[in-house]
Amino acid sequence: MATKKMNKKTESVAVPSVTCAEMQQGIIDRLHKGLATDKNKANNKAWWNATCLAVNELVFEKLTKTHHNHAGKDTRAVNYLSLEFLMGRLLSNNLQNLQVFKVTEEALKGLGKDLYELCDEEPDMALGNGGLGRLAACFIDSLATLGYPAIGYGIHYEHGLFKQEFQDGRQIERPDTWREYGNPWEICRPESIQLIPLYGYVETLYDPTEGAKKIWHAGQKLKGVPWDIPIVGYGAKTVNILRLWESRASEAFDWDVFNAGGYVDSQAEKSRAETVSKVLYPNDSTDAGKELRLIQQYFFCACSVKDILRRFKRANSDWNELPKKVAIQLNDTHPTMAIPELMRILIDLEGLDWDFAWDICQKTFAYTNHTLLPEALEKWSVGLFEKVLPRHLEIIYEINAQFLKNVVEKKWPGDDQKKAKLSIIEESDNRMVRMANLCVITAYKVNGVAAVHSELVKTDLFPEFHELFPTKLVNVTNGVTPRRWLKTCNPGLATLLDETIGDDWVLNLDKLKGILPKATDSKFQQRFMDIKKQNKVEMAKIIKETTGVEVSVDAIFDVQIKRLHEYKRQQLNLIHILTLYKRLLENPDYDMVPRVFLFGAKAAPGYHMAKEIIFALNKIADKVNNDTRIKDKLKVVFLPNYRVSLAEKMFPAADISEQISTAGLEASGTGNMKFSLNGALTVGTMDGANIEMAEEIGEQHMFIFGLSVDEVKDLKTKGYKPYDYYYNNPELKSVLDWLDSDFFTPGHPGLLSDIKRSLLEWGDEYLCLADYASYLEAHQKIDALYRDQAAWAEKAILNAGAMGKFNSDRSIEDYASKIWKLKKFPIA
Ligand code: C3B
Repeated sequence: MATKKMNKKTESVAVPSVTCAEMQQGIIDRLHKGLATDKNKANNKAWWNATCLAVNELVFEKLTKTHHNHAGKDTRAVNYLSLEFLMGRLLSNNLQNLQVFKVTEEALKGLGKDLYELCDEEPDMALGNGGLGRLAACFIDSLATLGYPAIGYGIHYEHGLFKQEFQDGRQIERPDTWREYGNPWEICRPESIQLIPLYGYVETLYDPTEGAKKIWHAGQKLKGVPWDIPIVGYGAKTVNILRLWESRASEAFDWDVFNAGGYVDSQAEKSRAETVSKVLYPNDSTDAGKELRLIQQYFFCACSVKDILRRFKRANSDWNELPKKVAIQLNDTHPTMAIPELMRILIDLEGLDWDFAWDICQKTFAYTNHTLLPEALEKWSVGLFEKVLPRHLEIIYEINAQFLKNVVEKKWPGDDQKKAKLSIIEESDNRMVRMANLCVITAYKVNGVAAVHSELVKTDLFPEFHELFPTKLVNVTNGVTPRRWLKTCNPGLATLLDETIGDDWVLNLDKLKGILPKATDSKFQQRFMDIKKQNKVEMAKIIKETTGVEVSVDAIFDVQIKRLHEYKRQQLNLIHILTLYKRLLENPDYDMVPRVFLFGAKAAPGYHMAKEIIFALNKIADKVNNDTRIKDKLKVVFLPNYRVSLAEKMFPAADISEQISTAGLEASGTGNMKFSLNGALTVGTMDGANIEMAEEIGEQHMFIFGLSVDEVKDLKTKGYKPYDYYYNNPELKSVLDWLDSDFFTPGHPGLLSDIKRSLLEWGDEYLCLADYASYLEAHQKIDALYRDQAAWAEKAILNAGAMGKFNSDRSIEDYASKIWKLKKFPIA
């Protein structure tokens, strides 16, 4: 990797807490005393490791101070429960947040090492699938930066999201081994281990004075071992933790089996227990039904709730205080099991009566909904529940019975249909537990993640719940951290901003407005575009290194990076590419600004159509990139193994951001924000946060196309007929028919036909054909605008300058005031 040079002014706000000489000494010390090597023997991995360890010395001190500050004051804290935290790399981010990036860069240079090269040694911490997991990572950055007492709770997966390779264009999954040889950022905390019961049966004891008492005799116990990752806020006034639970067998050996001579058998139990935190489920929308997934969810919820109560009890003896000291945010329904677990502990173990315990729960939990996709709303079969968590099923039944009797029956007397719809239990042949219903019934606030999404949650997803609890459903629009997604990933642009508007935009992104008056200033435009060009040069190098394809930086870099899903419509992008290619083949002089289409996306391993789309794009890329007839006007590159660290290089290099989901289906999107922040223009539908971006930027400075949410609904109600579009648009027809030929897969016609089938025979669920013409028009406008570089630069600046709202600090302030009622306690 080429090195980037940072302008001196980048960190004028910073007063480094270490000198260059101290940092050098720290790193050398760690090489010697931490890694038992020296600067002549150490390879880059060892240098990276030693640098991380040196940084930790700065971090740990602040971590201890923060801990004493919060524990000493017994502050109210938010506990952010999430099955996913997509952290990416930590070194560069920690250096930036500690404001010692520059000094470390100099220190390493003096030792003959390049900091950027060392940063590239770090494996991504890919403990998440996509938007939801990355949002959690941005949120804990903001919580620490703003000085809020907060803990992130998640799973310490041994294997994060799979590594993606391509074999003959097809996705192959390989295990991710992010901590194969240890990880310098994590601290094991055996003193806070938790024991977690599973399986078994429930015994009811009758006491003449106290009534029925439930005892859960577990069939198995898991040990939850916590690993803490320090989360450094910008300016390092607060260092919070992310606590990740690893599962182990409760005893290293089953001694009875061992003593009976079964040493080998005793190991089986150990490995069964360890599978619970072995691997992240790689779907971004469905995993319901899998026993291991339910156990994962319960394991991490139970560990976290016990840990929360342990901390609470250190300073409190009155349960009334719990909701005052503890807010628990459920990141989607994945951590729902925390609700019946808290009920169980309060009732069965602490002896509280039902109403008191329920009151506490209703004041403690809040829930974020991230999707309207029906397949993503988690349900678990009652039978599975009964087997794995028999006591929790009883508690859920009781919550449900009381809700139906006291709430639903009162509001709609005798209305069994309403009861069936709102019940936590879905009555079907295979009875199911609906996790979202349990969340909405319990939580004191439920939020969607963008304005339009939150409205749809009220009107389409939970209309009856909204009638029952009219103030419960609220909106908190997502945001992204400007520390990682601008300051760290785009040092060129960060420097220009520092020089133009001062360097405190990092903490107050609304300051970006300060560049708006510069949008028409030709000198500023030039610098802005030069930075973009330089980022494209670096991206072009990466493309060449990873795929061998050469691309021109004078072409428009048109980028779609996100999970591969039909509702995100990479296939619409694909048919646009085919349209351009066809035009070029029919007329080699077809007048277009050269385009480089860049993709990055992982498909869930079992998602057939998503994998077909990857395959098709790779096959089309092979053909297009080697077709000399089209004179390099078109290139298509699918970069393998899309991940946070690659994203950090792609956002700054993009001219065009593709945000083209079917309206109503992308809850928010957060990549859309990162692109715009880095000066790309958006081609997008009126969906998710795109709508609010258009409000901030001005629709005329984006390329908005396609059906609106209401138009989508209308069309679906009337009956959508994709064949009408196919037969009425000869160009579209020829492009789709092309997929049946062997043009892209010589000798094997039909290999790409499933894409055509999905768009015609199988009904085109995501309305690609309906939006095709309008999408093409938007791209024509992009082409025209790019020819006028000044006009393009103006819009790019207007985009970046309008992104103040989409800062995760603003999201967190919204949560803190609307939902958590949280106060800041930064260390002095
Ligand atoms: C995603 C949604 O698909 C995005 O629109 C949204 O921006 C992010 O969450 C963050 O709110 N999402 C996801 O990544 N995984 C899910 N299981 C559900 C939603």
